Amino acid sequence: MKKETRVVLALDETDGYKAMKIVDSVSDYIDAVKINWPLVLSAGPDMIGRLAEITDVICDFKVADIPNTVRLIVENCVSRGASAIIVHAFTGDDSMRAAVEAADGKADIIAVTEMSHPGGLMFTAKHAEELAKMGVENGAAGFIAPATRPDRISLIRSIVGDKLILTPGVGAQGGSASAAIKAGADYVIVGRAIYEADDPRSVAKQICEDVKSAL
Ligand code: NUP
Repeated sequence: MKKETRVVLALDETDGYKAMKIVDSVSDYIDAVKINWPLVLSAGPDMIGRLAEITDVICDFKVADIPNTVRLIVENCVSRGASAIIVHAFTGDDSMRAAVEAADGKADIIAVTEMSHPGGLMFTAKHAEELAKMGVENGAAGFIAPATRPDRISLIRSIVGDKLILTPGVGAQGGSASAAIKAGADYVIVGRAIYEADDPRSVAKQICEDVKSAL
């Protein structure tokens, strides 16, 4: 994945036609698109391949399953052209290893540590350090940490060293791009603030400028 603007678009727009239009309009302001169930369930898994022709695609399926099922999902994402797949870490080290092995060096496995929404404090926050450590030990290339709590990004950074950190929660969830980058994030993940905007391109530009101000 390139690292230029450090902005990843969370494309949860459920209309496939509109989703493609948004990506076209902001493509020079983003390093990748993150695709999640809302778009895949409404527009179909072929969206992965269509988007991969334009930019890097991160499949945010938060895979949380036994190793064999994890393997089947990751292999499918890789064969469709995904550059990275987001998996949950709480399923344990065997599932994490299955994800990394299935990606076979063709895609990055990104592990969720602490989730960005308020409910993320209930369980994930309490185990974020262990989840990050286990991910590092089992070959995860990157980690999800909350832009809504920059201090937690710094904490995860202290555990994962030079692995990637991607931070959702900028914009609609209240987090700031510059604060996340200052805290140690490699990328900010931004969804609604861009795809629901009247002018997605101008919002994407503003976020890029905010990121730059922190570098
Ligand atoms: O902890 C997480 N928080 C989060 O928001 C882990 C995630 N993967 N996400 C995803 O990031 C979420 O599912 C959505 O696709 C995106 C944030 O979107 P928005 O709040 O910027 O609209």
